Amino acid sequence: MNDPQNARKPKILVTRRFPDAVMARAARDYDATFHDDSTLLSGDALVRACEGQDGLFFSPTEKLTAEVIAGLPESVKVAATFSVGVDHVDLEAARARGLKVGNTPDVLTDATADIALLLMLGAARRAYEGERMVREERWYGWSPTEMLGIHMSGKRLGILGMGRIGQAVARRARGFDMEIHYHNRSRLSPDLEAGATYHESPDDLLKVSQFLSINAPATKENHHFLNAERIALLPERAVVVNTARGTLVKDEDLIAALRSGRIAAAGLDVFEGEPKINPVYKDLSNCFLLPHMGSATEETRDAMGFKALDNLDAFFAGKPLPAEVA
Ligand code: 8YV
Repeated sequence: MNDPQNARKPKILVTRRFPDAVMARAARDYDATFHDDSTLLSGDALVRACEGQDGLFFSPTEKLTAEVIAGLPESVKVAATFSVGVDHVDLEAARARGLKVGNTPDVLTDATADIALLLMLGAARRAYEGERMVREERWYGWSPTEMLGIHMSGKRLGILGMGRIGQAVARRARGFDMEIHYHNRSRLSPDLEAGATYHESPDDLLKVSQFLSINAPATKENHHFLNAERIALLPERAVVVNTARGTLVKDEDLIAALRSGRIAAAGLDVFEGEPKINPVYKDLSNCFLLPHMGSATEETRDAMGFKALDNLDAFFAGKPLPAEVA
């Protein structure tokens, strides 16, 4: 930061233990209070912890609900989240209260798209079952018909939400010779579309999606988007992957379809109510499950932290946030 010497450094609350380089920069540039990472802050405790602060450096584990925002001390004028997703923030309440909110787009696009491909392969090629078979010494030798999975090449991949991450999934999937289809709130320009087929209605997208990748941000409108009726639109034995948010999937309905084989396999990195996921997923061998690690690379998590700090730096320098969502 360019604070003149001796100027008071802005006070910020840092709610989680972020990567070392990020913590070091926060400690260097701010009068930072580092919350002990062993407990999560929520509700009144979060509000109390903000007492005397000018800003907040937080993550999706801290929910900025309308009540929390209403309770924030006047002094807190900016909140920088360590995420691209902002479904943990009531943006309307933030705007009404004049709380600036920044997020971290772009820097996690590749890492998250990589995990979507890992989920597609893991689910379609039965990685979980194969891994277990080897480790549990149940692999009795090669067989021509054992562990047959679903081929990716030549299949139609439907991408729900063709933002930065959806487009990065498409780029990767083209390398697997998949045919790309998508639905997005608005159609992309031809150069961004790069030959992908646009479906104006999400239901039309589902009808062609032998593989479905969910990449749309969570909104009120798409809560439980993938329910029994929509699953019925998918081709038989489709593969579904989700790296966006668990709330887009109605777990009971997906589980029923995985049990019956209507859906061949699912790869899930995000879950409603995570980390307390619907326990039935753990009993299904046609699920490839990861613990919300889409952005979990060293480089990406550093870049996310720096981007969040860039948002705070800009605010305290009197400039617009580089990635402002409220
Ligand atoms: C984060 C994510 O790891 O940025 C997001 O929205 O979902 C993940 O990449 C997670 O939100 C924790 O910060």
